[in-house]
Amino acid sequence: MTETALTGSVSAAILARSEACFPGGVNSPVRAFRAVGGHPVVVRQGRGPRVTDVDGRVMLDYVCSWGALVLGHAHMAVTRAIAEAASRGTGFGMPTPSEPQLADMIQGAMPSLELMRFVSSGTEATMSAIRVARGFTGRAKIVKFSGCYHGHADALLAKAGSGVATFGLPDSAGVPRAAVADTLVVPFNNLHAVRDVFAAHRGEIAAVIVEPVAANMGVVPPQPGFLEGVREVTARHGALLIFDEVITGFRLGWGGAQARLRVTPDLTCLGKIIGGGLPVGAYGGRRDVMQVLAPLGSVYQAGTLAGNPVAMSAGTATLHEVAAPGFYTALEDKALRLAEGLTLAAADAGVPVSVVREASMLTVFFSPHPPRCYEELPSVDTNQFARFFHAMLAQGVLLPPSQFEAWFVSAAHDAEDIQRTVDAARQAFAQAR
Ligand code: KE4
Repeated sequence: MTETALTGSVSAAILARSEACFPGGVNSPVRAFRAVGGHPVVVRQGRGPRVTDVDGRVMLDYVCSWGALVLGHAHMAVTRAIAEAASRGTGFGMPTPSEPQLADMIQGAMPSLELMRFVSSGTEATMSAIRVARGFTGRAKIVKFSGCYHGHADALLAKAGSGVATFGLPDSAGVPRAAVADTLVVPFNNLHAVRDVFAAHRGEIAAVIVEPVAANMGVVPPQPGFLEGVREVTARHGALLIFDEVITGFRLGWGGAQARLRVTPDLTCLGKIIGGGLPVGAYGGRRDVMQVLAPLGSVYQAGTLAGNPVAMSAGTATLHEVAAPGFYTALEDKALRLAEGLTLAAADAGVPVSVVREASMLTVFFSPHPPRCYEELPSVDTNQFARFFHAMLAQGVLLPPSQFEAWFVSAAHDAEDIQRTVDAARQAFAQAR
C-alpha cells in the first residue's frame, strides 16, 4: 500500500495549509507520522470508537486522543456537560464549584491526593510537582528513568549521560546543560541503579519521578518489586516519590496504578482522562508537601485557565461514567481479547511480536522479547511496525503512529470492533513480514 493512498484531496489541501502555519504542519510532533512515514490523518469528527477524516474515511481509533477518551469520542454525557457548563460562561478566573466537584471524585479514587491543584496539561503537572518537591525538601536533584516521558519541561527533557555519572544530558535542542544539570537519569526497572544514584548523591535528591507503568516507550510494566524498592529507597533517603499517572490515572482502574500496584507515592501527576478530552492536568499528594504552594507557602505556580469550569465539567462527567460498577472489568476484558487475538494473528503469520498489555492499554512490539527498559528498545523492528501501521490504516484501523506508544481501548469499542481489528491485523502482519 502506498503511503499516500489514504491522503485525499481535502486532507492534502488542509495539510498544505497547516504546513504554512505550523512547523511540520502539526501542533504536536507525533501527529506528523514521521515515525511511520506517510501523511497524517486529518480528522473531521469522532463518534464512539471511530474517527472520520476530512475525506470521509471512517477508521476504528486506538489513539483515543492519546488515552484521554476512555469513553470513546463525543460521549453524550461529556458533550452535554460541556454544553451546559459553557452556557453559563467559559471561565471566570475565580473559584467555581466545578473544581471541588472534580477534586472530590479524584480524592475518592486516589486518597493519597490529600491536596491537589489543577493545571492545563500533563507537562504543567509534572513540572510543578518537581518544583514542589524541590521546595519541600530544599534539595535540587531529581531522578527520572530513561524512556519515561513526563512532558516537555526543560528539566525533564534529559537523556541518560554516559556511564555511572548518570548526569542527564539535554534530550532536546534548546535545553541548556544547566537546565538538566540536576537531573539524574537511570534505567527503568533497575533497582540497583536507583540505590547507586542515591548512594552517590546522599542528601541531594529531592524526588524520583516515574511512570509507574511506562507507556512512552510502548507499554513496559514494572518488574516485580521494582516500584516497592523505589518507594523504600526514596523514603529511607528523605526524597519524595512522584508517580506520573497522566496516562495510568483512571486508565488502569478507578485508583490508577497506585491502587492496582499497591504502592503509594508522595505526589501524583494526572491528566488526559480527568479532562475527558479537554485540557486538564493535576498534581497533588501529601498535605504537608502541597502546603508549600503559594498562597500558603513560598513555591509559586499559577495558571490563567487552571480549573477551567468547562474542562472541569468534562472531567467530572467522564469520571462519573467510569465509576459505574463493572466499567473497568468490561473495558479490560475487551483489551484482553484484543491482545490474545493479536498474538494469535502474528503467530499465524509467522511474525515474531510481543504483545504487552496492562489493563486497557497495550503495545505490539515487533520483537520476540518484550523490552524491560529503554536500553532494550533497539531490538525492536520499527520498520516492520511502520509497514504494519500502514497496512492497518489501509483497512480502516488507526493506531498510534509510533512503535513506542500505547494503543488505547475505550468503552465504546465493542466485541465486533475488536474482532474486526484482529481480522485486519491478520492481513497486516502478513503484509508487514
Ligand atoms: P501533555 O503536556 O502532553 O498534556 O502531557 C505530558 C505527559 C506527561 N506524562 C506522561 C506519562 C505522558 O504520556 C504525557 C504526554 N503523552 C504523550 C503521548 N504519549 C502526548 C502526545 C503528544 O505528545 O502529542
